[in-house]
Amino acid sequence: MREQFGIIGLGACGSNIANLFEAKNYTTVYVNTSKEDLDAIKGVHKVHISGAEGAAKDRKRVLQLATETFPDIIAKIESIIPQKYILVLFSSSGGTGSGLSTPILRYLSQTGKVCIPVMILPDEKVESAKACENAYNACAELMSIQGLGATFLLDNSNGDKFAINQKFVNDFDSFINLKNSSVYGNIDIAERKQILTCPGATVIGRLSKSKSTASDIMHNLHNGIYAKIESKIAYYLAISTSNKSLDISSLSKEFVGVYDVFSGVSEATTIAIVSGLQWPMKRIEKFKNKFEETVQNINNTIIHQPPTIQPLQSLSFSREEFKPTTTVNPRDILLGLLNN
Ligand SMILES: Nc1nc2c(ncn2[C@@H]2O[C@H](COP(=O)(O)OP(=O)(O)OP(=O)(O)O)[C@@H](O)[C@H]2O)c(=O)[nH]1
Ligand SMILES: [Mg+2]
Repeated sequence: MREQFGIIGLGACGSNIANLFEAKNYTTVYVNTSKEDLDAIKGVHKVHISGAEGAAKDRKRVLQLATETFPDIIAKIESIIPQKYILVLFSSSGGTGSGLSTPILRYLSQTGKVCIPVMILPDEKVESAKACENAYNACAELMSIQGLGATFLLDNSNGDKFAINQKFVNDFDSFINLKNSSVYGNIDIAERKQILTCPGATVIGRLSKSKSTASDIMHNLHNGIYAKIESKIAYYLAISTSNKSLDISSLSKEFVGVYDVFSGVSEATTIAIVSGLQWPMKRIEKFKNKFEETVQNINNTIIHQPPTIQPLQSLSFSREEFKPTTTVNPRDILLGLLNN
């Protein structure tokens, strides 16, 4: 099934993770403002935003840099990635990936692609106020995009960032390439696609055969590489397990509003996935708090005039009906964001 998924890595972080997918033979494209970062990646398809030397964590600057060439960037991406299912990988807290993610996701979703955003959240305890401001704004924009598929929020506060990259790629790859042709039941390709088409936050857990009780699985889902699950509301639950005696209904009762449950029997490991989860708003608010505390400190302590910093807007999330269309102008999307 891997040939049905295309990979777009935006900025340094997105490209690092995308490169792990390319190593597993996924069709992959890297987009960056920084030529040095692109040169550091051993990948086949690279798109440099012409004239740019990086974006220095400035989300707006990346839109300005790409204003003229955005239709060409889109055309290049479309020529490399014909797939309907597209993972878009980026860090929320830098400039390039964070800034470019919104117009690219908007454009691709509007043209009927199933975009699966994989956004990396910063550890606010060690990252700057600027990084947190970017992360908050990237979350706000992501939540406003209609027609997105399942969203993976990888949280760098959960450990080593390169270990997080590798675990995500291994777990996602194992899920979409599940080998589960068992007479006891399977999660087929259509079901896997359905789960990944559901908007909202999504988490994957993977466990060994000896650790696959219901409580092991719940513990794994709650303590993985993702932003912590904050609400029990979920839409789909899928479990492919090597533990034939597992009571799936007891797991589904751990969530509220589960619309459908898919289960299958696998050989070696257990894979559980929950999609359609609520956004982790408490986690996202932490970025706003760090930003506002720092701005207050700046205002209280600095005697020269600091640059004007805009306050952050409050977030809201709605699930409106979404209908893709084929007549979308990429430049209009980018200019709409710039003039906002
Ligand atoms: N998980 C993970 N996080 C990363 C990785 N590389 C960078 N980060 C995090 O991503 C953030 C920085 O984002 P980058 O991707 O470097 O930024 P960029 O998109 O290239 O944007 P600019 O360099 O500002 O133009 C920081 O919070 C880093 O800790 C990575 O490979 N994995
Ligand atoms: Mg960079």
